[in-house]
Amino acid sequence: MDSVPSTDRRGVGYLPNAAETLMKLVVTGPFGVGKTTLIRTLSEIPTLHTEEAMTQSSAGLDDTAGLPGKTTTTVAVDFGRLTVQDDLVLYMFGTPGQERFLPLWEDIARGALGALVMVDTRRLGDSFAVMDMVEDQGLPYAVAVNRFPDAPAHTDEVLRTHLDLDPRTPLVQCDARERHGSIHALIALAEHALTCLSPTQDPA
Ligand SMILES: Nc1nc2c(ncn2[C@@H]2O[C@H](COP(=O)(O)OP(=O)(O)O)[C@@H](O)[C@H]2O)c(=O)[nH]1
Ligand SMILES: [Mg+2]
Repeated sequence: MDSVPSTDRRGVGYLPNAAETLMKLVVTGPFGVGKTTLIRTLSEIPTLHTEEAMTQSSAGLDDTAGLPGKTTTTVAVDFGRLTVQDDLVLYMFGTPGQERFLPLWEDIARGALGALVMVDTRRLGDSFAVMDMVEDQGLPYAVAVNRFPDAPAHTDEVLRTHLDLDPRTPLVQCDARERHGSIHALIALAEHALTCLSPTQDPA
């Protein structure tokens, strides 16, 4: 097959101009926090998911207390894409938050510029291990608090204290099913990751 891109009658290539910045970002967090939902909400392409039905073998490992509708779990990866401007394309990789998937997590996170750590205020402690994994990778991160209706509402200040966040780490409260807040969270991460790339900045 001819490898030269085809052109129309005016000689203009069909391929779009190369995007100037492509960013790989990881969306992570504990089981059931809304990673798959957020990527589905934001992606402009049909998302790729590798959800699997939970089986008896994950009983006792994946805590479904308070998540009665939860019958699937991410065992590999979610993938989606969001073009923010003509020249900034964000690739979102959802990763399993369960610690037993750490080797897979590291493979997926390789080459990522930042991580969005999703948090559920009903189980704040579940996010600590994930934040440790992200920090161990040296990845800049932002925190997205996914608001569930029956979850306690806290001010940003209280959440920052509970999560022991660096003042530079962005914190955004959102509903993963809604576009506006979810975009806000991802862009806060992208901006933070780009700032951390600047040679004068220490990663937060
Ligand atoms: N009420 C509410 N439900 C949500 C929200 N985000 C996700 N869910 C639901 O919570 C469950 C877990 O979400 P999912 O995206 O599969 O979590 P994941 O394991 O982190 O990928 C699903 O049944 C979602 O429909 C949210 O912001 N509000
Ligand atoms: Mg999932």
